[in-house]
Amino acid sequence: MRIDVITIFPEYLAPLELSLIGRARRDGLVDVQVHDLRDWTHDRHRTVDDSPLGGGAGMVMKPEPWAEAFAAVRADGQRALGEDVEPLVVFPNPAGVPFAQATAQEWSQCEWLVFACGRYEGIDERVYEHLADLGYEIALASLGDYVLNGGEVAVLAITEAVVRLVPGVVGNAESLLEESHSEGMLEYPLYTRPATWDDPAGVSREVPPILLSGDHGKIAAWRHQQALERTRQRRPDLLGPVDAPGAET
Ligand code: JEE
Repeated sequence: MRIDVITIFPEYLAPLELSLIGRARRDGLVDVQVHDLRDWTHDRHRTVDDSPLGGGAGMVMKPEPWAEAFAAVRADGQRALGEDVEPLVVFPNPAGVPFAQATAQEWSQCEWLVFACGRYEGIDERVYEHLADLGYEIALASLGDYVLNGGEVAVLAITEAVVRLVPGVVGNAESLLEESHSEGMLEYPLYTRPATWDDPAGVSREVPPILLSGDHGKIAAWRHQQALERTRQRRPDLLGPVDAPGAET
């Protein structure tokens, strides 16, 4: 898989060199290329923003550097992947479609993703129109219903969620299988040694004895019940609609 990121803060993407993604890159499973949008400006100040036409607070990203950036990144990617390969272009956007595990599954099958990180109040609308006219596949994705200062944090999160699903990246295939089985529910509580832990406040804390019983059937049933209970408490939305009071069927 190839991933290009276009941003005015390339250093913000430094964590993509670490841990799981860093190793996947060194193993040749993903090729990540981070680009500075200002490389496609032509004025002394490397300007990427201007005030909003029609008025309003803040600044808007100018279209010209974006159009040049996409053309250059597309040409570079096609040299590496083949002239017939086209990217999915992802714009993190507070008004985008909520990114979810299903999105990560889908995008993990893509040969090529290009992330375009906006800043300020966002990007001139004509950039999206232009890319659509050129036949690019475009997605606007939101990380959630809160306001970030730009797309970079979303790209870190989305890239981590996507790349760990690329075959060979998460070493423990068992983990991914377990994930696909527990889908739609929160995880059961986890414990490790020591089985009795005297916490710093002097309280002796035991691991639930069933986990030491060796009865794998009972352990699985207990974990399922625990997962169900905490899902009911914390994320009832995952369990589907509840009966309306007094509803008759
Ligand atoms: C991309 C610029 C900053 C701040 C106006 C009006 C928006 C843009 N889950 C997510 N939250 N935020 C982002 C995100 C934020 C971005 C950019 C992604 C580019 N910004 C920005 C404020 C506003 N506000 C009222 O509604 C909220 C616009 C994001 C993702 N992915």
